[in-house]
Amino acid sequence: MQTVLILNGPNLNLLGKRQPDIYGRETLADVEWACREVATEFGFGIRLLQSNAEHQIIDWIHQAREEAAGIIINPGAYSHTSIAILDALNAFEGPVLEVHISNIHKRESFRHHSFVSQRADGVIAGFGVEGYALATRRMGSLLRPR
Ligand code: CA2
Repeated sequence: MQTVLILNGPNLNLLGKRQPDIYGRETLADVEWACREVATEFGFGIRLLQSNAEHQIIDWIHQAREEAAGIIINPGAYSHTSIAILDALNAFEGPVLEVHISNIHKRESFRHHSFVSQRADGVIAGFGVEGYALATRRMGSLLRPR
């Protein structure tokens, strides 16, 4: 069975526990549940991971080259700073979808640019945590075009 990695960057471990006005009340465990349901419909598996460390996210992307059919990534604040994560994603051959819970374009100007978007095959922003399940659905279409 194909696996899709759902990678989450810094501070997203706090999801559902702080700033519910911006990020909502659902946790990463809720996100994992919702994405797994969609992935099962399409016949693939998911692995959801979170790290506050840039090098860890890069290492997971490298591993994905051998182990994953696609990557869904919310790089958190590294979206706006990390050429290293962009470089790692550029070495991955499968589809890459970028998710932002908040609408980064409606927020501070330093959030408007994402290095990762240069590699992403699609970007979802401002759909709340539902964006992850939507991205998982899209990943299903990309991996198994009808
Ligand atoms: O909207 C998004 O998903 C972001 O990637 C979230 C990042 C932010 O730096 C990006 O600009 C946009 C921040 C993640 C912080 O997550 C928290 C969740 C709950 C409570 C506190 C932080």
